[in-house]
Amino acid sequence: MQATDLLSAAAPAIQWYPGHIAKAEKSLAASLEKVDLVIEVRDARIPLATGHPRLQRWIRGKQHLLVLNRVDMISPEARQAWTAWFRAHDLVVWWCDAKAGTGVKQLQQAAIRAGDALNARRAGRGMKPRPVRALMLGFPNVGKSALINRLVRQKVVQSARRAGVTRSLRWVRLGQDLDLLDAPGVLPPRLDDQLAALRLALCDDIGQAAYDGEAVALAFVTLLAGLEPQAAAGVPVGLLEKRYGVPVPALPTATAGPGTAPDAAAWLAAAAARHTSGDTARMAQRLLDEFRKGVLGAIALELPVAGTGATNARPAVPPSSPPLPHP
Ligand SMILES: Nc1nc2c(ncn2[C@@H]2O[C@H](COP(=O)(O)OP(=O)(O)OP(=O)(O)O)[C@@H](O)[C@H]2O)c(=O)[nH]1
Ligand SMILES: [Mg+2]
Repeated sequence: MQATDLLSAAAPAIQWYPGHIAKAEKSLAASLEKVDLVIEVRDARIPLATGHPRLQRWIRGKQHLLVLNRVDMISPEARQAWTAWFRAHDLVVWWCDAKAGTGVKQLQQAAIRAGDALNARRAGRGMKPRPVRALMLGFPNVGKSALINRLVRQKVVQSARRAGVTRSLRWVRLGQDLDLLDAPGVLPPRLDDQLAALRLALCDDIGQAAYDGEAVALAFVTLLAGLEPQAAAGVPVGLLEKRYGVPVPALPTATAGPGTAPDAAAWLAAAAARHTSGDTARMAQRLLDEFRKGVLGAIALELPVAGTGATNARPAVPPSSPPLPHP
């Protein structure tokens, strides 16, 4: 059974467009006029859900580099599957782990190459060379600021484990060649796909005030069951039982239809009885925290499905990036 089938009835209601995001998007328009290059940052666990529907409009006429950050949080198989999928959509992907610094050097070189191309054009028009101006663009909490800190090798901008940390624009110079603009995360004003909204909530890209943590945790239990048969997702059989000592019961088949669906509510109640004195809200929070911290292992919440998701994948202009960096 697909995760989407399991979730169709279980998706919690998620409202996610706080005022500061609307403000961020307004100032983004002005910033875009000042930059040559857009470094788009997505979360490797959810590369499609963190693709913004307005991206093509924003990068029109600019160079574009696509970063899949948090590569340490997915399996090598998931990484390979996504590399092939993006390549099939004519996109080069820059894999990074902004926490450990993996892939950051290659990203810097790619940005500098983009600047070289810009300055060659400027020289042709008799203009002096200048550093390439790059905007870090992406959903909240994907690691834009962490990437900037890694690129400049010091903590110049604030970066923390929640959505909405960066509230204002901030230019950071990297050597002679690169000016980086850190920006607040942006979210689409509406998102009709509730499964994508759930994935964003799970990865903490949406402020916690926007949803009911318990409902999201229940949907997560169901989502894990849907991912378990797909080896690349990195969900070992019996993951929740191994971690919390409570097996996930199945719903009676009559209500579940074909395949077995987990009884997420029964599991949460049993896990809460064991770990949080019966407090299901606290148990839900613990489950979400542990997933977000990577305690449950490297789990890819999205895997590519042939012929899907192209809208969010493809930029308006062909990428000018060099060949793929290898792990
Ligand atoms: N494991 C892991 N953690 C990361 C990675 N990149 C960033 N983080 C962590 O994720 C959290 C969020 O990072 P930020 O850099 O604040 O994210 P942001 O995109 O700037 O978020 P906003 O400013 O809210 O839009 C921080 O705690 C980082 O340490 C990564 O590649 N791997
Ligand atoms: Mg930030």
